[in-house]
Amino acid sequence: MIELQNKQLTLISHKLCPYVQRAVAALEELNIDYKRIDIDLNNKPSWFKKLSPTSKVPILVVDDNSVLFESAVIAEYINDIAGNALLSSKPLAKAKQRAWIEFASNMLQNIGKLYSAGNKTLYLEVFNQLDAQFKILEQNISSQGYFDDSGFTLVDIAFAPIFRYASVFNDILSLELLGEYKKVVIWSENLIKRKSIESAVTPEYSKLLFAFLCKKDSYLGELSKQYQSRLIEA
Ligand SMILES: N[C@@H](CCC(=O)N[C@@H](CS)C(=O)NCC(=O)O)C(=O)O
Repeated sequence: MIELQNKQLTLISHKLCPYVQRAVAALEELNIDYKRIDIDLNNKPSWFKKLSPTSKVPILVVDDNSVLFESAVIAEYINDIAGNALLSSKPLAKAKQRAWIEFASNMLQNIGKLYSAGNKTLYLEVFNQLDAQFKILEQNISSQGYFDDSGFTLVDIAFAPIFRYASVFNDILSLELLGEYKKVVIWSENLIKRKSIESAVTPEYSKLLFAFLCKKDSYLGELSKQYQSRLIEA
C-alpha cells in the first residue's frame, strides 16, 4: 500500500452505491491507503450532512479538513496524487476520456431510471435508451478488452459499476442488458474480474442489490419479487 506523505484519505460510502465503486476502484487500482466508512443513506448521520454539499456519497475527506465530492472528480484526484497513471497526459486524449466518463455517468442515471420505472412501457423506454448507449459504446471502444487501446484507465473505472449491475440483473432476472454487443461483453467480463473492480464491492453485494430491488415499487421490483417467490417455493 502506498501511504501518501501527509495525506490521510477517508472515503464516506454506501455498500450499494455505484459512484462509490468508482472511488474505491481507483484507490485499490493505485494501491493507496484509505479508510472506508459506510453510512445508512436512509438515516444520514448529521456529521455527514454537514460535510457533503450534495448530501450524497461518495465524499473523500482529505487530511480531516478538505472534502471532495462527485465520484469522477474524486477518482481524478486519486489518480493525480498517485502520479497520473490512469489518464492520458495529452490534453486532447484526456478531454476525450473525461467526456466518456460523463457518458458513463449518464448511463448510470439511466440504470437508476430502469429499476425505478413504474410500469413496463416506461421500463422498455429506458431499456431502449440504454441499448442505444451500449451500441454507441460498441462502436467506440477498443477491441483490446478495455475502453482505450492503451489499457486500463479511469474510463474503465467509470463504466465498471454499469457492468456490475448488468451482471446481477442478468443472473437474477435473465435481463440481457449488454445485448449482442460483442466488444462490450468482452470488456465487461474483463473489468468485472479485475481485482480493483472486484474489491469495489463487498462479497454480499449481489444479495444486497437483490434485496434492494425487491423493495422497489417498480416494474423491475415486481420481477424481482416474483423471482424471490419462486426461490422460496423451490
Ligand atoms: N453525481 C454524483 C452522484 C452520487 C449519488 O447519486 N449518490 C447517491 C447514492 S448512489 C446518494 O448519495 N444518494 C443519496 C441521496 O440522494 O439522498 C457522483 O458521481 O458522485
